[in-house]
Amino acid sequence: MLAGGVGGARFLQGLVEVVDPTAVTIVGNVGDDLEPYGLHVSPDLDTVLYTLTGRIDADKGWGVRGDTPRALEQARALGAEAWFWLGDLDLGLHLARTEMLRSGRPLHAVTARLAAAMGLEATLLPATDDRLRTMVTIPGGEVDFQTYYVRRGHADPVSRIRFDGAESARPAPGVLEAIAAADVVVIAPSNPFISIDPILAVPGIRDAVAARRERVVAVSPIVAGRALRGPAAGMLETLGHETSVVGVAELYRSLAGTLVIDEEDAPAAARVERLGLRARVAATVMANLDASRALAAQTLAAGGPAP
Ligand code: FO1
Repeated sequence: MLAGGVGGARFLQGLVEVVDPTAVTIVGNVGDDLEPYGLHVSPDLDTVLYTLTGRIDADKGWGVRGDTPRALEQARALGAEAWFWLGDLDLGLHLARTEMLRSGRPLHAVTARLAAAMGLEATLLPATDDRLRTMVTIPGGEVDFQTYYVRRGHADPVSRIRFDGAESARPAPGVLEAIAAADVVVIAPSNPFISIDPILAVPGIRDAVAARRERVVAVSPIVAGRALRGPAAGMLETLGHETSVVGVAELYRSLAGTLVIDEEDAPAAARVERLGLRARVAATVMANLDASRALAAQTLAAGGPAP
């Protein structure tokens, strides 16, 4: 499964209940990564880790449930800007990750160690060990992803998205192999531009997914023209696409044989199919675990014989 943060993690919660979690490999986005205070934070990997190991703050969708901001408040009191919210327990993870990275281990090995220590049963791989950063052009110029997303509240119209470092990035060990060997490749209901594209931008990954097109199922993050979370709908519009499941189908038509669309979008199924994808209608809004489980089961069924 190619996954960004919150939408991907919610889907995965259901997926690991309908298949053996040890059979699941997650290729995670690292374009959102940042280094506040010199610490390496990987928000999307962490959202998956926290969600699948039962630690997530379900209200926010990210961070650790019950976490406290004492370190951050102290930093603010001492004059730090501290606009990126980091709880005390979350900081502990970033300290551990940063120390391991500084000792020379690559990100995939560090992620595997953290995942094992936290009890993750699935395999979580960063798309790349190399530095890749999502850069966003808004009125006034280009900013790094978290400045756009968190600091400025993803309120600016986006005219361009670029993945700094992508050209020379290599897929992390295991990524291409997992895609090639998968029974089904799922593209999560994550934002296509800022969660999935930075994964596909790593040379080799897009081709590996396209080579499995018949077994690739994308789940639309757009329902009735709206994103359930975040700026996907606005980005479809400002980047020149139709703000609908048809716009999503256009983005994924060379990669995915099937697009799962919401019941509300059933009338658009014929237009999706005219683009050369099979449209499968399901309840895609994951309001609870039952809904995530049902969506995961239907998505897998759409991608091939039941595992
Ligand atoms: N999202 C916010 O809206 N504000 C924050 O201050 C914030 C801090 C944060 C810290 C750790 C982490 O793992 C995630 C965090 N997120 C925060 C979420 C994150 O920035 C975004 O949801 C993703 O990067 C988009 O996929």
